[in-house]
Amino acid sequence: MTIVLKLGGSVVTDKDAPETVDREALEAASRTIAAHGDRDLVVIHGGGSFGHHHAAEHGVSRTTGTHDTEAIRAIHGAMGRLNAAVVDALAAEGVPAIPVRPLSAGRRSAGGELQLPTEQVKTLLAEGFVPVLHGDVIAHEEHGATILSGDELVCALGGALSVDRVGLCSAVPGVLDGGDVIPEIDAFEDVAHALGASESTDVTGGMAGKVRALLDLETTAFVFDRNGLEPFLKGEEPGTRIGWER
Ligand code: IP8
Repeated sequence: MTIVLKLGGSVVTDKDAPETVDREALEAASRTIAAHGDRDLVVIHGGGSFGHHHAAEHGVSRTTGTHDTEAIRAIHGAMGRLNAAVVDALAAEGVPAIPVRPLSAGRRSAGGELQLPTEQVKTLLAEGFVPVLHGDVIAHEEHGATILSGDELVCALGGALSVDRVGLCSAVPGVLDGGDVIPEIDAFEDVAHALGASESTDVTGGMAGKVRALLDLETTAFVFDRNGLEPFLKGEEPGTRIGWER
């Protein structure tokens, strides 16, 4: 069984303090992953107070690029520091974590389409490692470099690998309708009223875009908070299940 797990930036960092790892939360997540890491696992983490802080400072987004090398190095450097913290925390619990950095591998076409080689991830998995990727800056044809979000990586890897389950561990306990977790979503139309922004085509622009992108994956996805991590890794169905019941 192959699992893609995204640890949202709000799960592993203190989002309000620049470049601050939430050690307690990261160590707890690492222990949980180590205890249930008996399957092929790819970990992806978001930017939290590392990437987003620098991206905002330099005015770089998914669509607004930069040719400023200092900006690119600042964002990529910060994500490298967070990636090292995540890899180290996993390694400390005995997880065979290996960093995989998207800036060195992928690109966007002028139209914004992500092209990401995945053979190295497949080989790392086959050799028993746990690849750990992260949101990053990425070369963008005609735009310099733009932000690549962890959610885009989830969708790219979920589509390219034979993935059985995708998990998004974030600050919210699932996809919410008012204050209530929606247990399952099989079609966007069923939940459009709750998500708003139903015309959104931005795969990382809030929950509506996230749900649309996850529905397009031929894999069952779950959205849950840190309490859902252990149940998810045990094969249970925490939070919201999106699409593809096998
Ligand atoms: O937190 C963004 O990744 P996300 C990564 O998954 C950067 O949206 C560099 C801001």
